[in-house]
Amino acid sequence: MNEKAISQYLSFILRHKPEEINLTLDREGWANVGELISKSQPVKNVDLDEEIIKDIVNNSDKKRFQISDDGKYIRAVQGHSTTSVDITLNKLVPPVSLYHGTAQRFINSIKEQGLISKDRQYVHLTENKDTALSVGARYGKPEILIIHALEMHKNGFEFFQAENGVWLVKHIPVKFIVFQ
Ligand code: HQG
Repeated sequence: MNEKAISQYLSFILRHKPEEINLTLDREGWANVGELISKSQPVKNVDLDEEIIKDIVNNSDKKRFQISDDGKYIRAVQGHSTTSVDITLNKLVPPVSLYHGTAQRFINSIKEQGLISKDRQYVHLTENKDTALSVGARYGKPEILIIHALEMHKNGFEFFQAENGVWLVKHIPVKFIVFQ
């Protein structure tokens, strides 16, 4: 398994399905590294060791994962769907605009419902147009939506920022979205 595949495996376990390997995450999303290693081989045939995990955490382009100061725990910093996790996030005033990358085939539905979080806990937003483009391209022909974030905030919507800079919000009504 190469590092990309292991990174995807870690995202799956730490964001979505820890129960697949009988792993428990605490409310802040932390898993014990030793337990993650020992439980991955028998169930998923994934050979992990502390060094591979540290390499992946350090090399992750989006800084998806975090290791605790004592080195004993690991977590994904955003992207969760599992309801067992409820990370304490920084509530912040957002910039005037943020971007959301999506696929063209979702646009009609977004025009009706606004942006919803679907399986994840939050709608994910970025300050970086290129990131939005590559996020959208995962699902088809990419479209970048501009979000009037500060105006939303002034209207009472809460914005959070994950450790890796990704912005998170529960729902985005259509009137705050610019379709290009
Ligand atoms: C779309 C990646 C129809 C939404 C990224 C998206 C991110 C709607 C898809 C993180 C809709 C959900 C999250 C509506 C939203 N009707 N479609 N009303 N509202 N959608 O994967 O934001 O590389 O759950 O536009 O960088 O694509 O994995 O969310 O296309 O930070 O670390 O429904 O995942 O990070 O897809 O991606 P996702 P996302 P990683």
